[in-house]
Order: sequence, then C-alpha cells, then structure tokens
Amino acid sequence: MTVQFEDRRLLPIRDKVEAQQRLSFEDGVTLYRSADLLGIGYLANLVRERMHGDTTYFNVNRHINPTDVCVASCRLCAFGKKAKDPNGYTMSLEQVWETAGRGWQEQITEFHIVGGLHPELTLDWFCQMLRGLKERYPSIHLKAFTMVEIGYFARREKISIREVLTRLRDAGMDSLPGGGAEVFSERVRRIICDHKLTGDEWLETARTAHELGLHSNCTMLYGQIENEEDRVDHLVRLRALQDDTNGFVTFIPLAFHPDNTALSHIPKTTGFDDLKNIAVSRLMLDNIPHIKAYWIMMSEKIAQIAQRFGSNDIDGTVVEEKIYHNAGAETSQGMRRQDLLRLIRLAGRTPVERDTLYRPVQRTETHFTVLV
Ligand code: V47
Repeated sequence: MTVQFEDRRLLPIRDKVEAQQRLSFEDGVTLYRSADLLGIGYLANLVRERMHGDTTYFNVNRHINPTDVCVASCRLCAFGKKAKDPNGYTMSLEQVWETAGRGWQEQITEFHIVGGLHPELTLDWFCQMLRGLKERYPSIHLKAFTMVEIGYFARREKISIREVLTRLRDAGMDSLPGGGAEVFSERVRRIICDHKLTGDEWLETARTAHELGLHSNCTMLYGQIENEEDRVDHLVRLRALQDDTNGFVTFIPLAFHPDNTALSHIPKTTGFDDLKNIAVSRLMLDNIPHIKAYWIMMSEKIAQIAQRFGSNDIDGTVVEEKIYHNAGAETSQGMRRQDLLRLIRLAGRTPVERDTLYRPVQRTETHFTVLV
C-alpha cells in the first residue's frame, strides 16, 4: 500500500521503520515537530501491529493510595498534602487491607499501590502492609511503589536502594509501577519537581530493581514546560536502560493535569498531542514491549483511538483514582470489565485480559486463571 505523507520529512523515517531500524534522537525530534499526525500514527500502527497484531490488552486491577501525606512539594502535583494539613489522610494497616477488598465483585488480578513520601511511616510498616495483603489476597500481584518512594525509603532508613528493594520484594512486592519519572531533564525537574530524586537516580533505581529480577513500568510526564528535545532525551535514556536490563514491561505517556497544582496556568494537553505522544513513543521505544494508553488520564475516547496510533494496552478497571482526579481529570474513577471490552472491540481490536506481566487471564464467572 502506498501511503501519502503530508510531511516529506517523515519519508526517511518511514524507510527506517519499514526496515526495522532504530530511530535516532534527531528522528524523534522530527516526529515531535511534525504536524502530520496521520503519517506518524500510520507508522506507529505499523510497528504496533507487527508486535501485537490486533490484540489490545487490559487488566482488572485496583489502585490503592495508603497516604497522600508527602514531604515533597512538587509543583506538578495536586495529590500530596503536608503532614499538618487537615485534608491529608493516612490509612492504618487494617484500612489498607480492608480497602483492598472493597469495590466491585469482579476478581482483581493486580493491586497498584503508590502514595506520598510520608515523614513517619517506616519501611517495616510498608513490609507489613505487603505481607498482610499477600496473606489476605494471595493470588493478587502487588505492583507497588514508584522509584521515588524507593529512593525516599533508602534515605529515610539510611540503607541502600538494593536493600530497600530486597526487603520489599521479600515482603511480597512483585513489580513496580512506572510513575515519578516525569521528564529526566534537570532544567525541567528544577521547576516541576525539585524535591524529587534526579533523573539519573530514577534510572539507577530502576536498573537495580531489574537486576534483582523485578520488572517495572516507565512513564513520561508531558505537556508541562518540557520541549521536544527533553521528550526525546527522556525516551532515549529509557531505551538505553532497557537495552541493558530488559526490565521495563510497559511505557505510559502521562499528560500533565494542571488543576489544583502550582502550575495551574499551564493549559491542558490536546487530543492531538496525546495521540502524538503515544505514536512517537511506540516508534522510539523499539525495545519496550507495550505502550499503554491510560484511559483515566487521556479519556476513554482518546485511549480508544490510541489503539490505532501505536498503543496496545488501555490499562484497567482501577476502581478508585486520586492522583488525576485531584488534578482535574473528568473521567470516571473506574470502569467495569464489560465496558473496557466494548471500547476495545469498537476500535476494531481484540481484547485480551492480562495480568501485570501480560500473561493472558482466563475467566469463568467465579474464577480466573493466569495462563503461563
Ligand atoms: O507518579 C502526578 C504523575 C504518576 C500529576 O505503572 C501527574 O502501570 C499528570 O504513574 N498531572 C502516577 N500527572 C500515575 C502513574 C501510573 C498510572 C497508571 C499506570 C501506571 C503503571 C502508572 O502521575 C505520578 C506522576 O508521575 N502525576 N501529578 C498531574 N498533576
């Protein structure tokens, strides 16, 4: 099939994509600077279908945020609260375990657990939390703690990152989510999240997790103050780490939500940029298997269209979401399995329920089995 590209600068990139060659930093910048969204989407879809055919994955999961109290005050964030803030909350261990069991009756395969950097909760408290969850819900995968939380535990307990990860793994942590990466550029981090670990520290923490046999996801926060070079630099650094460790499972581009943050003057991202980020990440991250269009963050409608622009995953049922809803997200807090199936089917894709590590899940009315 001959495809017309509006932007002729995409032609050499098309040749590389067809020849399955790695795209360069400059190619990434060209893609971000191009307005030929259909051309870029066509190329990303080519790669997506080469890797995953017609499959779109989803999962049945639940988010749990044990606390929103946070010692950092990142300008990008509308979730964290100061310890003294009467609106902040911290669950007891019993509340975490009880929250985990609350929600729809559909059997969940994953808990996604992240929270603020609490000044008093110890690493031992979090290990107890994980052990209690495993005792009560032994079949559920615990995807827990961003690299930022891991770095904070290490500083607070005065032990190494490796030791923190080992203790959490031994207590039941099965893998790590991809949050907190933001954009690695130090110039950007100084403005949007100057209290957080550096980009290099985020990457080194991920490397250590992968060396210990733990898989993780990775993310990029776009639509704040970063430029095209910052985005491509971020993607290329993730790609270089993946060459070394092969530990990343999924990449999730995250659109900045400005409401109730110290950066509320920044306009919201557009559907055009959301789709472009899905497509460019699929093209640049040739070694990361999955690209997730997180419906909570990009809306059901854009996440569905994204299934034809490079994404092969739409995330999950979620049940209860705070980070994006505090920052102005207008999506619902959770979605039922049957509604995810409908969205995927109406994008002309074949839905496959997965567990956290993308093994297909087979369900009857009362049970699920992970197919290995
Ligand atoms: O770590 C915080 C970002 C992340 C805002 O791994 C914000 O499967 C936009 O990481 N606007 C949390 N973004 C979400 C996340 C995630 C979500 C779904 C799946 C997975 C996965 C990971 O959201 C934070 C931070 O990077 N964030 N505040 C904001 N105002």
